[in-house]
Amino acid sequence: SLVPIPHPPGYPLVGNIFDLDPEAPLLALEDFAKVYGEIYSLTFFGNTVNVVNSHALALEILDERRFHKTVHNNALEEIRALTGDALFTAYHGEETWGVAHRILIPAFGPASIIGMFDDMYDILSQLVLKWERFGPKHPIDPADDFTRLAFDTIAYCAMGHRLNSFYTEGVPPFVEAMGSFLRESDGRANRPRLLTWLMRKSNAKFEEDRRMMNDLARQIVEDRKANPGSRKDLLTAMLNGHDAQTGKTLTAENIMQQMNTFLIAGHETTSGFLSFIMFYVLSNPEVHAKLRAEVDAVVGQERMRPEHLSRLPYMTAVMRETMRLKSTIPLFMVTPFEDEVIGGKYLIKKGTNIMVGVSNIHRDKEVYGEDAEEFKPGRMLDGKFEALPPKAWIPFGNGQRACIGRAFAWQETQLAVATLFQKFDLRLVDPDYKLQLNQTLTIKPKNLRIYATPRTDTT
Ligand code: MNH
Repeated sequence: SLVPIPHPPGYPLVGNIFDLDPEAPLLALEDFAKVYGEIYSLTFFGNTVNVVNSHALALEILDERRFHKTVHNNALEEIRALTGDALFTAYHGEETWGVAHRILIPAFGPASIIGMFDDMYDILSQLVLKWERFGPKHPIDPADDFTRLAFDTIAYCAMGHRLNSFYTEGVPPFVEAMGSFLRESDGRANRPRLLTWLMRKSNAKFEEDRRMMNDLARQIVEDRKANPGSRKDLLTAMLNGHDAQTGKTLTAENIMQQMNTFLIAGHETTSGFLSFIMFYVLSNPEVHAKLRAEVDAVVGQERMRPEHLSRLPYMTAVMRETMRLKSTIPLFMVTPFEDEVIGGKYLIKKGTNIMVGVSNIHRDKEVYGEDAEEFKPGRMLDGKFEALPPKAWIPFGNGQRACIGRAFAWQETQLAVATLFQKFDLRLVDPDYKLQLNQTLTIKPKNLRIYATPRTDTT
């Protein structure tokens, strides 16, 4: 027998819109989960979305025979104004998705990613140089420099383009445009079209941001066409690739949309991930000591090499545990093929969206125990990690629409974390710093500051 899905009381017409803190709506979603449990629904101007918070229900809604990713009626549909039918924002079943997916899978595969190792190190050494110059008294905003790192890394490794963000003051213009574009996309998804239509100033800014980002993507493609060179990267794969299944190639417009997708998806997430690792490690002295001991034993004074990557199991566990507690993409959307009943009692009508509440599912006590809220990398060591039930750790999404850049992000992060702990004494400026969040489509720590001093104990 069916039971109604709990619904926090909202206001007439606008529904629950005022319940969400515009700077960090995720926190309200987490608080609601504590009150309402495994599932609840929210309404924005008549548009209802169900939020799923338990592992048991996740097992059902992540079954690709019953549910699929949806772009309709959420921020992704607005982001299509920039990225169209490129991988991230393609509708379920859209033909171009399959063509691009098959062309790009090898270019994101393990061999290609290992091939990017030296290019990744090139960008990372710019960050190391910058921090070495700061000295011990300069408070560093890690989210800021990790944004430069991840942004320059994706542009250089995927497209051979040097953005040189470490050599410019302030936020790179693309990053600024992207931030306001993503925020407005989210805003548009949660308000009626008529209201958006009336907001002339923000619409002009939306267009300007879009133009700014497209200009960079266009410039990168034109540079490559003018100087093809011998690089074998993602851009080469897109310009020259044929899909064996359909014989199709990617259009010039689609390539620009994919590039904007990679520039956004490829750096927002990784920079937040690196920042959260800093926060968790520097707030946990025991973890910090263990991580540093492992890096010293395995890498020592050498320059990081690809062979080191698989020999840092504790660092890998730290990364997995950070992603469990703070997934930089804290939610994604699915919808049923047909009317569905989940948990044996909640009716999900065809056409309704379900928000996969990643951060709540990652803290399910049924899976992770009573200490689920605590940062304990030991539970994520090799062996234990593989023994987790399916769909209990889902920071990279689900099934065929899961993250295509996972190996890229993982290697970039391993390289950066190992090298930074190898080269620096790192500590929090404020030892009592409590985690605060900045949120666009992704989350990052807010007001986190650290000191980095070149190590003297190892030389
Ligand atoms: Mn990534 C999809 C998380 C790094 C490119 N990514 C997803 C999804 C999640 C995700 C979650 C699924 C979204 C959804 O279902 O709507 N991604 C991450 C995280 C990191 C990350 C947590 C880093 C940390 N992603 C990267 C990098 C790139 C990238 C780096 C590119 C170089 N991600 C993508 C693309 C997709 C995606 C492209 C869409 C895949 C598809 O639908 O075919």
